[in-house]
Amino acid sequence: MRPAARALPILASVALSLCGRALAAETTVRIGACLSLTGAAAVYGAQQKAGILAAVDEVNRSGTLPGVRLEAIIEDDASTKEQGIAVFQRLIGRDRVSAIIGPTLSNTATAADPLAQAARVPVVAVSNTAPQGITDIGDYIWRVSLTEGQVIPGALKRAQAKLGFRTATVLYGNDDAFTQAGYNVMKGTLDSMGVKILATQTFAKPDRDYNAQLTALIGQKPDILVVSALVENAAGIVAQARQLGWRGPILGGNGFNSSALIKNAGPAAEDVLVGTSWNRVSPDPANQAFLKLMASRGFEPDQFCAQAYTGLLVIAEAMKLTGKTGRDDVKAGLARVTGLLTPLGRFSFLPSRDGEHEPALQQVKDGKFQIAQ
Ligand code: 1QQ
Repeated sequence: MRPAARALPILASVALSLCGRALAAETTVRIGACLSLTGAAAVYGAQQKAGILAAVDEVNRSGTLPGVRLEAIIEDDASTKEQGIAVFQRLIGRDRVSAIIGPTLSNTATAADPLAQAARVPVVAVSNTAPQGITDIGDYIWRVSLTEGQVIPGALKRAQAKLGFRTATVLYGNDDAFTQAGYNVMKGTLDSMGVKILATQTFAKPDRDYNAQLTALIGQKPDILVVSALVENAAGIVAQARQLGWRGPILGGNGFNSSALIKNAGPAAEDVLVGTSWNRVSPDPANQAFLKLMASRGFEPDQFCAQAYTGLLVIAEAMKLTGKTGRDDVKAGLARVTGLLTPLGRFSFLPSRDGEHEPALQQVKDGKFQIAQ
């Protein structure tokens, strides 16, 4: 059946539920997810998969969509553009999904999202943070994840209020859409804050030895080291900076938002500052319920899990608002989502189809991410 033709039988099932739940016919509606389950971004993908599966179970259990059973079709993009394109083709053509969550990396999204736009399939990005080149692909592309442009300026300003730095050095990956975009935001923010950038160095995803770059940056004696990197590189950068004797502050972008940073860098990760779009200690009932749900599933969530969980909730809300589950119905519903209670806070879309909610600054303390005061 064409997804656009799958009408959500809300009225019918409301009537039927009066006669008893068992009578309500269930339609299975597929949501695709294109996640990095292997490759450079695999640690994020594992968190995202857990968040999506938990949210699907939650929506199905709670009866948010009467008469509908959601099914997640999760595929691995291997952290590459090529696999991302192949996964999108399968989800759009073979699986006839109503919407796609992902892909994990902005880098992959720049290549895969245009296929969904052309096929008129709504995409909800849950971890793309490059400010440009994602939602501006077209009107079927939406995003739950805050961009580096929405998180880094506040994080740097909060960190400066805490630490009072006046000079910085910057290290970034120059072969990835997100790490490059993050660098641009970091540079623009430091410039506008009047913080002098003493030196800048680059690396590429396959690199594992950053000693030459770090020696050059530390040699400048900056007040802070600012880094835009995916976590596979980030952990090594942090560990090697400490081995080289760097005792000063380190601030990272979205790539650092993973417990793999703490696991892989070990004690060297202590005190690292990270801008985040999920306040894990938020007492909001929606966040507390999410934490409880994930604990009951034996899973320790990070920001990527919370964002993916929210992405699925947002799609379910779009279906609820239109009472239908087809691709264009989801798109129309997304435009109407406003003030939705999620683990990320009250969630709404901006006119640009980017997300809007409160970001935070976190710091590694005692081997854990804590919200920096
Ligand atoms: C992006 C990101 C990555 C760090 C996380 C998946 O934010 O590629 O946009």
